[in-house]
Amino acid sequence: MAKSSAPTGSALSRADRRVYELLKRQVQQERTTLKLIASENFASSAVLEATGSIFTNKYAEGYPGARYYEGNEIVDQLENLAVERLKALFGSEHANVQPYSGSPANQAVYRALLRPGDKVMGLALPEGGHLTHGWGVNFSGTDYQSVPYGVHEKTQQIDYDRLRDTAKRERPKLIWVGGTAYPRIFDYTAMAEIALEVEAYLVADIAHISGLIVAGAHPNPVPCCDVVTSTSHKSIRGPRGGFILSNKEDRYQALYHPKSKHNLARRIDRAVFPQLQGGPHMNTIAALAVALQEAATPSFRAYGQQIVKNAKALAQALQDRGFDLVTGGTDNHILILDLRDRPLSGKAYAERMAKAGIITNFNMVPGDPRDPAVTSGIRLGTPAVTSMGMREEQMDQIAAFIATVFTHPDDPDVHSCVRRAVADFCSSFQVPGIPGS
Ligand code: DSN
Repeated sequence: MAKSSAPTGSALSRADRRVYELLKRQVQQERTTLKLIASENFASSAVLEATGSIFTNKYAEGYPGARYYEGNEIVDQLENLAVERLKALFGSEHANVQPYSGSPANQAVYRALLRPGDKVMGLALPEGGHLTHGWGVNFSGTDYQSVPYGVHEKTQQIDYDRLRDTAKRERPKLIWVGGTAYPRIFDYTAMAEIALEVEAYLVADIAHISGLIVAGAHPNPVPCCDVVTSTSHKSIRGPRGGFILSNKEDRYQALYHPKSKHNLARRIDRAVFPQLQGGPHMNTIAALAVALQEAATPSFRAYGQQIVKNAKALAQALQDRGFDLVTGGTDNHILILDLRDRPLSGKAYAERMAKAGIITNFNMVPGDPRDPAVTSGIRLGTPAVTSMGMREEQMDQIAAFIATVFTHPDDPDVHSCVRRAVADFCSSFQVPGIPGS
């Protein structure tokens, strides 16, 4: 059995048996299953150590050099280090590392750039977008006027021509580029041209692909965009958190913010604190700094490139076994199984795969006829299995496991048999952050 990251005799095991036991079980689960959730990953032991460090104890409301608490000389250096590493990695003029996660980062963008009621365009949620890009049930869809854009019926890829027509007609003040279930490269140059034509801010949400960008496996939006937001825990393998990159100056200051005495960078900072958040989580910022140093290495570059190679290999292996994929394949780390013609829903298949040790999530597909609570899709991603050291040759075996469950979805013996085979398969690989694995 794999060792837990909190060995017997640890402070946690003595202080709280119930949490300790749950942690041990989670370690065992992560050690013996295939983590194919596209937004999950394994942070390194160094990132986990910083996350669990005494930096969690420090209050530091404000920004380096201008805090509302004393005793911040050290965490000022820490935050500056994270900011400088981030700016260097992405080539941005300004960075804010305080957002608690991706949605708060996006909320700060709305606060900094728009007024309630202003018009935004984002990729529709069922076509691969994110809740905060203007979807109806989210604050971005209720407090702002949202005009979603979509994908082409045939290619299932973003229809840039239609997007341009809609933008010219609707004149949004902000256009989002990014998503959570879009398996193709985003054309930031095309989006920048459209945004310029209609005098809209262009904001990229790179939560899913930030690690790929750093690795050179996806274009970097920073040169094309006013603002870029991200989480820090997906392909970039940091702690659970978020960050914002931006230009210093606002190219539309005179048009949209003529009375503001603050430039774009300052407005972003003020939106994060004090407008939306209180004290930054300094332990998370410490762990982010560590992850950014890891991401700057040649081995991370190879890792990011391998994520995409693995996704392409998994796509081919699944297609060879008769699966349909949204857009017919992938350019990044995401694959979406299109299950519209299958007897069961995405949720039903995802539950059955989980019983067999294959952890995924159900997801809408373009033109999905099923309810969003069950959907006709399953999203798969390769960042976590790539972190375990898997390569193209392992993707065929993963596709074979998936195909077996799909062929016998309601046979508990098949679930158990695949579950054991998956555990055995995983045991040949190291899991970052799980010592002794
Ligand atoms: N929850 C994230 C994902 O799974 O893609 C998006 O916020």
